[in-house]
Amino acid sequence: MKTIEKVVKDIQYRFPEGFWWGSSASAAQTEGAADVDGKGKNIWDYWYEKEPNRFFNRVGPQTTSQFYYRYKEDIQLMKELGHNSFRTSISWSRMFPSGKGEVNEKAVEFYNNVINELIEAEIEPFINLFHFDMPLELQKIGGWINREVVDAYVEYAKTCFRLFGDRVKKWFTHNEPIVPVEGGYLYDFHYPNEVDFRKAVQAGYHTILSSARAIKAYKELGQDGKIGIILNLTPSYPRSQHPADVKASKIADVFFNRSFLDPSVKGEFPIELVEILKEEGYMPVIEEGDLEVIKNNTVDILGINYYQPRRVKAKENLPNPEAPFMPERYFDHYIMPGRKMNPYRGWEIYEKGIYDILINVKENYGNIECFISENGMGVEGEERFRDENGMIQDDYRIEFIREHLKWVHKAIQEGCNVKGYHLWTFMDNWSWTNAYKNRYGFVSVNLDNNAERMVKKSGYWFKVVSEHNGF
Ligand code: BGP
Repeated sequence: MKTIEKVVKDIQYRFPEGFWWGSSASAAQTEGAADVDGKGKNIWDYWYEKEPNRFFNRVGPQTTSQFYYRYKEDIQLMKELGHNSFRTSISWSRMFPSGKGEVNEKAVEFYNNVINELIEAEIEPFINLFHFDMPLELQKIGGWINREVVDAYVEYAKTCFRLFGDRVKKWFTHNEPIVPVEGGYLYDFHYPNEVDFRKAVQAGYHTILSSARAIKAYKELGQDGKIGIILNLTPSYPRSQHPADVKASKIADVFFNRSFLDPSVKGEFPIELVEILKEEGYMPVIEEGDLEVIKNNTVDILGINYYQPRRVKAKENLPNPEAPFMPERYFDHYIMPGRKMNPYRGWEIYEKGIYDILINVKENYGNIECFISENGMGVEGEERFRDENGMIQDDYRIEFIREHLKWVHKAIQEGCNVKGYHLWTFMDNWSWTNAYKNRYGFVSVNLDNNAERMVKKSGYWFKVVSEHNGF
């Protein structure tokens, strides 16, 4: 294990004292026990029942990695791998089987156990409230389209703050809130698989409102931790400096990044977005007082998920006027010749993107406290990289992390307020419609029984990096 020895000897990239080293995960992707101890159905349980063929190898969310049963050993393993922090989510439909009403005591017991176990292991719990998993009963009344769901979400959030806020000091209202909007209402990769820009805008707007209202509730309860949001900030790069390409990239940025970033951090929507929505006739329904709530309840901390850049060019052709409205009416995606790819996931790898995001946050968003809340590399068929001792030799993942961390380090040197790095993810888990196609973890899971865990080479590498606070 040359890499590891080298890390110890000569540390070139030292991170600030107390840097958060860890990983991230979500409830629906790891807990399993989807219909155990009173958990209600969420949209994933339901969609899989209805259309199993939409999921890779027809594998659904019922069992996933069994964190529900194995959290103790998993947390021990996190400790062994040098984690000082770990982010996961609470399953809304486990806490409230029908989304609202009576809290499920079994769920409270489970999350108390997980939080206590993490703290016992000196791993700070970062807890997220919503990671793509709308309770089915609430989706039946329209999900994020319906304002009642915002009310139900705020009640759910308050319950979590009251029950767990004495020990959890980092809360996140949402993970990648634009993804359920894109998947559910534009591009057909989440339930309810609609293509309807008006609904997409309303769902997005209500999600932002729900976040601000949860932040308001958190403050009103007098809680003393930090509350933020986790956004997938995908930088938009123009094909060229031609004004038409630059304009296209700015519009893509407004739709996909600033739509959530601006209201979350600055408390206001980008004017450019409002103008387009007005012109195209897609303004959402906004009630009196909403904008005030959004204005006054911005985040304390920003989680940044980064996987890939978005490359954009001016439109080549006039759009079909009869096709459903899409943000792509304003730009085309650009495939840059010679780009570096992760062929399994089909995503470009562009390490400098992480630095560009951090500089943007520093320069245009008040250098708000932030951290890398997801970054990672999904690889198919990792079993072929097992050595004679059974360890997956994932040198490609080590390189991926190291190259991104170098840019994070540079950003820190230039004054960015970035406090940590969490890999997606701790152990191989179920990834929505991709199910178990691509593996992301520091730790592999035997998928025949979702049981035995085995640390990959990257897990041991990360342990050394974390222990030495650099590499
Ligand atoms: C992020 C999500 C995660 C995770 C990850 C990997 O967008 O927050 O839940 O799934 O992406 O992506 P995928 O599972 O699509 O390969």
